Amino acid sequence: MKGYYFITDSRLSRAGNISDVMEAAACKVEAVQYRNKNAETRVMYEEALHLRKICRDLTFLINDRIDIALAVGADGVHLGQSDMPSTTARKLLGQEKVIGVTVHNLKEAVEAEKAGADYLGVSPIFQTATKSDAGKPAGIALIEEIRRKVDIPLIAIGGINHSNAPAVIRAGADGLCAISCVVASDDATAQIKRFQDLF
Ligand code: 3NM
Repeated sequence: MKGYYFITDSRLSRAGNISDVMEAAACKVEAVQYRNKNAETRVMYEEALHLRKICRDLTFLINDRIDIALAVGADGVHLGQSDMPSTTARKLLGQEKVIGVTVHNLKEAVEAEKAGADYLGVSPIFQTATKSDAGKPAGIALIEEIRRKVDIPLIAIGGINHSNAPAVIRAGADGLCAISCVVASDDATAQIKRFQDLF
């Protein structure tokens, strides 16, 4: 996994999830993660099914919900530290599916790799208003520290913008996600392409 990684956020989006994901797919982003912490299961299922069709040629992941991932034939899931343990998710999803795990420190990173994660979300790197419980920013030093001990791809997230993204990549991130900077802009495609040009 390498490059710009897209995550939906319908609350921040100017154009809506469907339009955002169509633009992200046209940019051939590395992955699209459908993240929706508030919707009812039926709404999530239907939206995920629609997004899966838009993302037929790229890695399509579901945040947290293994049931939705299985139901819509997603390529995998992204799990936080308080979601289903990744070892259990692996049993439910099988060896072929992608499992990403959010980590906030070196210990969580080493454990997640050992437990069979395919990539790590390293977070939050900078201050972000997008996730209210994101916690204290770790800074790029956390990417460097994890990079020295972990071999699987690292996707940096949290407060990333066009000014700080180059430093994130220099610190050893294989990819990055910037949500507000992309979905709250009036030209998501242009924002995505600027990030992609850094790789
Ligand atoms: N997860 P923005 S921070 C979805 O720390 C998410 O785990 C985070 O949004 C974590 O690019 C975050 O707008 C939001 O700062 C990142």
